[in-house]
Amino acid sequence: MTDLRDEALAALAQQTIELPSWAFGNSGTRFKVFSTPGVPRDPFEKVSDAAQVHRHTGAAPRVSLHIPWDLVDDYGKLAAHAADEGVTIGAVNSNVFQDDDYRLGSLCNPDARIRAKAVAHHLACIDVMRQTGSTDLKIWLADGLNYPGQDDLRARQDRLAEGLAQVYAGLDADMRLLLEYKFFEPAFYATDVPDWGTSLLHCLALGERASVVLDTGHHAPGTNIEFVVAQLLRAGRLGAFDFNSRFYADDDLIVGAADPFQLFRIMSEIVGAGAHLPTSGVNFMLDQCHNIEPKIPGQIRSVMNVQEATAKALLVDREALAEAQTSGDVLGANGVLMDAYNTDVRGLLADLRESQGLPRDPYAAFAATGYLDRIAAERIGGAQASWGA
Ligand code: LRH
Ligand code: MN
Ligand code: MN
Repeated sequence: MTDLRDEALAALAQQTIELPSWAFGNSGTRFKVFSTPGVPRDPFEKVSDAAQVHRHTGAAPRVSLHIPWDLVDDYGKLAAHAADEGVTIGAVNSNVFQDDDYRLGSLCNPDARIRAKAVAHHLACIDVMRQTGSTDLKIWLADGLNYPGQDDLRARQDRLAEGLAQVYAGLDADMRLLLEYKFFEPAFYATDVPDWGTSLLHCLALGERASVVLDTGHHAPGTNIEFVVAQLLRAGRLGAFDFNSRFYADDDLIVGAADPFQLFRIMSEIVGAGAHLPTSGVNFMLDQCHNIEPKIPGQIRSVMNVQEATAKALLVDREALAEAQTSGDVLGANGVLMDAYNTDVRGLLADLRESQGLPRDPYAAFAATGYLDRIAAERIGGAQASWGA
């Protein structure tokens, strides 16, 4: 056990989780966006808030951008601001779903002019990557159909392949293309990238620097997500996670809130394949919106939840597990997993943080700083950060 504990501590010390800039702005549902005092007024303030999460957890050193939600005049200045705050810019997310031109889709649109516009937007995102030092271009397309017969399913896949190839050709040698899938919404009948298989087929056709993004909220209820993880890892094409929780649809709630056991099972697959190590190429990102809860504490809680699931996965006695599996000991094997899952790892993580000069309880430590009161007093007139900025 001591060996496992030490190994777990060493691995946890290296783990990083990327934060989405949009988690710090106001967000909501189509029914209501509640505003929060002190919400960031621009991308610079979003980065500053994200840096608070890193300052208290030591595990969140990157911030993803979403373009054009995070539009600024000078991206070099934004990257320099991030550096001053002790973080870096992570993935750049394209956004080809909020312009009237994209009513019938972006890269899959039947109109060649609109497809070209969508490609040009991605090339502009690549330019933002150059200016910020980002190496991951993350693509999620809202493309799809509401009615059978609305457009030709196969032709749309051909257009998609062509558009993605143009975007891929625009990447620098050190950049990756990450393609996210989602089974429905906003399209209700057919989505053009609905599942991991479709995303993987396009990535394989594009080349080695194209990988799949698995957003935990983008599956039909009951989907065995850890199986998808295992399969993508086998293919060497799990590029990133968008972590969040769902009860019903794409809820974007705090990761580990709805189903901590599922998060553990996912992380157990990751650890079993050694993919938790920074060299694995898997970018562990959050994709969440905090509609009614405070945003910075919501992100701190999320980071801690991922750390707890990872710690439990690292405590799985892999030797005992393999032995039980090969000897056909069904309940023994299950028991090994459950032992790890049922371990309280909060003390272990607190010890780790203390050894790194961090607060044992990042959530309480942040609350004690008074930062939220300060920004509420200083920032008047916040910007809405997502879904219609
Ligand atoms: C789509 C999605 C995708 C977007 C984000 C804001 O549902 O998961 O990752 O970029 O939400
Ligand atoms: Mn996502
Ligand atoms: Mn989503």
